[in-house]
Amino acid sequence: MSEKLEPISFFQTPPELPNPWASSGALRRAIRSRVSDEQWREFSSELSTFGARVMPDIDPLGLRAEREVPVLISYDAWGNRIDQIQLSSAWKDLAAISAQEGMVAIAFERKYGAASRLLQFGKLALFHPASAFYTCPLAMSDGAARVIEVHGDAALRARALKKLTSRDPFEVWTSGQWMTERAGGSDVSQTSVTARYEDGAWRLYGDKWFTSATTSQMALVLARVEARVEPRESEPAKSSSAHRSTEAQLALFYVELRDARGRLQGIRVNRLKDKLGTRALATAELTLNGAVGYLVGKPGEGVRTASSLLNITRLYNSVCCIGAMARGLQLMTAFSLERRAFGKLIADQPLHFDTIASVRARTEAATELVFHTVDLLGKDECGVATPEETLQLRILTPLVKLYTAREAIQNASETIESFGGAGYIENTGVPRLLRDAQVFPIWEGTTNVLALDILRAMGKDGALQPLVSDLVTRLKGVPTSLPKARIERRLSALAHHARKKAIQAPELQQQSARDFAMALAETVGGVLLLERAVTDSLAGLAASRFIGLIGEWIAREDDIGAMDLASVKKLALESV
Ligand code: MFK
Repeated sequence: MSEKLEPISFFQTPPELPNPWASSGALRRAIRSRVSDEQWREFSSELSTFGARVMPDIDPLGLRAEREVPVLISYDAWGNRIDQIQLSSAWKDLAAISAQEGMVAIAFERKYGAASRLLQFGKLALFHPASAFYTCPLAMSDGAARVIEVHGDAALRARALKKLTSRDPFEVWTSGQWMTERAGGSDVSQTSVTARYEDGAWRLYGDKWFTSATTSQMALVLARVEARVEPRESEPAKSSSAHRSTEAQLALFYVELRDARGRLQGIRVNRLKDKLGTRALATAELTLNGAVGYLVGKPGEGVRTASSLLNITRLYNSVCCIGAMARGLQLMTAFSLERRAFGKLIADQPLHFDTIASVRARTEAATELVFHTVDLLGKDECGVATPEETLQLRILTPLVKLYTAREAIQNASETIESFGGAGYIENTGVPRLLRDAQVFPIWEGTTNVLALDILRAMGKDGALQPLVSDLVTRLKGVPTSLPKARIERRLSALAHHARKKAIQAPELQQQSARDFAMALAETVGGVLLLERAVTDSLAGLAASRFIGLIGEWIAREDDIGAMDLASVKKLALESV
């Protein structure tokens, strides 16, 4: 006779997540405060309807796309090289939903003028945590559409812009962004893929080491125009100023990946990457073997042309970070209302709800920062930004990317911990938050690369001063009953530090660039939260907690532990 099993006496109730629009006060406040009453009626209706789809319709697709990872099929049964990437049907459904919802299109239709980006990125923040990173191809497609809109000729705009911004799932295209090579991830000046002018067309040769969304229809590719190439007089130009270069300069090329039958043209997929997270994404190593490219922008201006793309994808990254942080907060809160320990719900235990309050305050500040930048992007694209606002956008784009990426990791880690042991178990779905968050500070520029870009924005472009002036003006509208004194002190300490650094040697400027950037981002977040707090008491609580958390700011070199560069290097590399 079989042994009788004891009934299971211990179980936990998994958290149920609501409509993310209804449960994200930070997102609602950030959008509401930046649009007209009329726009708000339309935006909130669209975002609420979309939000209602997220958990029942979209989340299960994202989970399935994560399980059914892309598979590279290199050869067919007859030995022919085919390089097909097999995708989950759930991934294809996510693609269709993205097109129908106008996830890229909203920004280019510009139905709401400069406010269109606020609607689009509001939707994206709701979509991201359920999308298994379908937001990655969306980011690159949006960035590519912007590059083509700004730098493409009429023929390219007519062909590709229409496809990238289509709402028709059968028509829409996505784009890859192929920059990274073995020698050059951050330092794209190491690019070795070459563009050779052969038989009346540019053809690309060489390897790309990380290419996201290899299943796209097109890609923007950075390549080095081969030296001493002069077009024959009789050849028609493919693009203005195209092949007059006589130096090996970097340039950006538009490449259509497949022929009419869907076969890759002049491209080999060597293998798919085995990654820590973003597992539904087909990230590949490729060899370009004569793929035809069309020049976008001028030779020698490849990085500058690509920066229109990078600035869009960096902002996508930031929006996805606050979407992920909102999901973490929703999970943490929902679980705290289910889980009992020490005789009561953990939501009723002071240390636990204090922890959630801090996570909420940080999420609120990050959301304000991101949507402030989104607002500036919309104005800039629609030609209604002042020159000062355009400069603010220049510095805020890397600043917000750098800051939210680190915040998203901290949020994911805190979310996991709030679930105790369950948070460490794969099939709860919680560990994935941390694996996926870890990509945010890596792709699209690491923390340090962006900190250096901020130095460039401050030095070459003079973008700090307009930002500081704007923050000072905003603070003037904040009453002293709100905790603004610390933020004012931080702002003047940061401005003083920047003035001091501006006259120092480059290595001394660089050494503190990361600390400076993080402190500046926190300070901007504090100002924006204080501004929101003037009319909203919940934002007031978030502002108080956030300003309490970030504390005072003192440059490390003026504080205990200040060291000269040689000592820092010794500590870093010699103290074993
Ligand atoms: C969920 C979200 C999804 C996101 C999708 C991600 C998937 C895609 C995966 C990837 O492709 S990840 C690879 C991304 N790669 C990077 O982000 C590169 C990181 N490295 C940098 O950003 C470096 O700072 C940079 C390559 C730009 C440095 O290169 P250089 O050659 O040293 O550039 P330089 O000389 O500083 O700048 C060249 C010109 O571009 C200058 O203008 P001028 O020619 O007029 O002087 C710069 O001012 C301009 N520039 C550079 N960065 C800019 C910029 N202009 C505006 N904005 C910027 N960000």
